[in-house]
Amino acid sequence: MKRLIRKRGDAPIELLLLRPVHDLALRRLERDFSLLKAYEAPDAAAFLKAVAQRVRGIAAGAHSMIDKGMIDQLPRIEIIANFGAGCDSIDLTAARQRGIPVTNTPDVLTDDVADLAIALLIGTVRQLPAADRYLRRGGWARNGPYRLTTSCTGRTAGILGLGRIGLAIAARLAPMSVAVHYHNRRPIKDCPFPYHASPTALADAVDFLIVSCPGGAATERLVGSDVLSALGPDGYLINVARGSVVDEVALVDALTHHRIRGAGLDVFGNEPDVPAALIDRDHVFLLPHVGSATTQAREAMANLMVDNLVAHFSGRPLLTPVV
Ligand code: 8YV
Repeated sequence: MKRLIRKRGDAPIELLLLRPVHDLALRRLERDFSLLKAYEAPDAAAFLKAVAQRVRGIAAGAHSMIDKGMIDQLPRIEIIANFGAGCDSIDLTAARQRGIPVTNTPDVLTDDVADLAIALLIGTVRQLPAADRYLRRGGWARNGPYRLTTSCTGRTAGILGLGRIGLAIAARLAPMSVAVHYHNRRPIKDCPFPYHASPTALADAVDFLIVSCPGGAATERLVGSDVLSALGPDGYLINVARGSVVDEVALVDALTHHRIRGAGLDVFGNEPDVPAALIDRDHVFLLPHVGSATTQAREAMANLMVDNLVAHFSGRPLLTPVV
């Protein structure tokens, strides 16, 4: 059944789509809105100019770049609904200045991203991808057992960004007997984990540094050569947040010169490009940004993004506003 938000006779509410969205989101959006698909236009900039006066909202596909220039170009825009928890590709200051709410999709992906962080941690420390390659390439049959690695149990992890995802990672580390420390901009009241006032101090105190903070200007290259040196030659870096938080040049240098032992990365500075120097290292576990890539999380994210748009245009409170 057609279920339009507008009243009979009103013009349809037009939403801009800069990139393709999840199928479920598309089906639901098509039911309630009229969609302006910039990604189907041969010249996206010209398309945007042509429809600018009509756009009432944006349904942002993954990592759609929405900067001040774009927001300024859309005089009637009322809401930006992001597909994802991280909103680092959206200029939140520009949106706030115009009074345009931005929504995201937190919580529904937390468990899957936290699971992935643990998988990356164990996989990196125990060198599982390299051991798998060793078997497939005939190394086991030819040369005998794979080399010994190190235990995770009994060691200490530092969580850089103890938010929803950081806390879910901490909860998974407890039964592994991995102690948790953390750094946030400010200590969390009544938090049971030891706080460190800087990323360097955190890295110095732990064996594993797990990055789960938001991306964006405030955290850009927070993990640089000082932090990596503090992590030390037996330390491991795990990143499930944003590639921008880690200085990749410094990371490659630290790995090359054995200033840290290994790294497990789900995110990169310039996705989908991955620095060639990270490929084919036994101590590095690389994944193609799959933290939330489960059917369940992505469907829930799609629904939440659309629910926020529907709530806004029905005059109901937003479910998950960011600004
Ligand atoms: C992406 C993410 O949204 O939520 C985030 O911040 O990084 C992911 O869940 C995902 O890559 C969408 O494709």
